[in-house]
Amino acid sequence: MQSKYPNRKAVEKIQQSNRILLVTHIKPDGDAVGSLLGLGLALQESGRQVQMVIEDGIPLSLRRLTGSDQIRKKAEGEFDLVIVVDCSDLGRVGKALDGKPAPDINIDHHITNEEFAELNLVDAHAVATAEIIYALLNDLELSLTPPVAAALLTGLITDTLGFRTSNVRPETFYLVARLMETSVDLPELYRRALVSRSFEAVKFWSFGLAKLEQADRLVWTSLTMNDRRAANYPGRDDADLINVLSSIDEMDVSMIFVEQPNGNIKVSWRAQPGFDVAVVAKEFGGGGHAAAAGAEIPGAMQEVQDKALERTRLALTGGRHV
Ligand SMILES: [Mn+2]
Repeated sequence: MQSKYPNRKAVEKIQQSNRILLVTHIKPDGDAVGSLLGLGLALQESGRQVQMVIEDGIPLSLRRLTGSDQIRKKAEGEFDLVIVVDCSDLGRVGKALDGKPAPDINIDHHITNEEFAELNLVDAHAVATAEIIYALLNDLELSLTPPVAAALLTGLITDTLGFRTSNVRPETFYLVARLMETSVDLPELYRRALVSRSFEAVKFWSFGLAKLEQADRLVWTSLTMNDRRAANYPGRDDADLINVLSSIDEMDVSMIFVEQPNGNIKVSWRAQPGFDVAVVAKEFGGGGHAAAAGAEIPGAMQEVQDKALERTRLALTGGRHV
């Protein structure tokens, strides 16, 4: 597969470097970790010293990927090349680059990427950063080992929600086929990235599902600190319950309200195609994409629910385009 990215300069830079620092964003997802590991392991194979850093460390669900035990929370030592993957802006890396040189290369697929590095390999048409990494590895003529392929495939599966997003193209499947040829276990990677959950997570869902409400093609529920304690769920998130809500047929927009340890309420929106919930999230100081957005709003649960529901309903009745 020929690369369509302007990688020549990046290839030269990487070939001239020996001590390479790779970082990705806080609260890392499968594409962040998969891109970091795919590039990192391939560069190590080529004999280079590579340090991989994520300020938050690596989520439990991704710890079975080869190389994940090498990921550190802080960079140590000197580097002659700094590469940032899957970050739209430098704020997303947290403190991972504190005291380190400015990034040389920025590899990302977010349309909002701020092109903060000397060299920016940004392609908003790529379904995942892992897709751009694959093309770069090709240009570097690095071999595609099974651990590298497993990491990149995890990135593709995660960011396409299992090849169900509207940006999936025939090329996506050529790429998947190429990665599968290294004999990686696609069903197992898929299960780990998207299907498998802890008992505590599903127990946590049960509290939210018991409070489920709907009105005017809007579906919502809430999760409190009490619910979290009762379920013994360790995270501060909604354990992906929003994805269950957004699978409900009779809805255009789904929302979930999650009480945070600091007393704020984290609100997540999901919308069917044709609606833009980022606009509503922005009004509350948040942001995101048309189909998925979020905001953290100070205030009591009922008060925040009333405000956000009212605003979302208003936007919904204002026409198909919120
Ligand atoms: Mn991504």
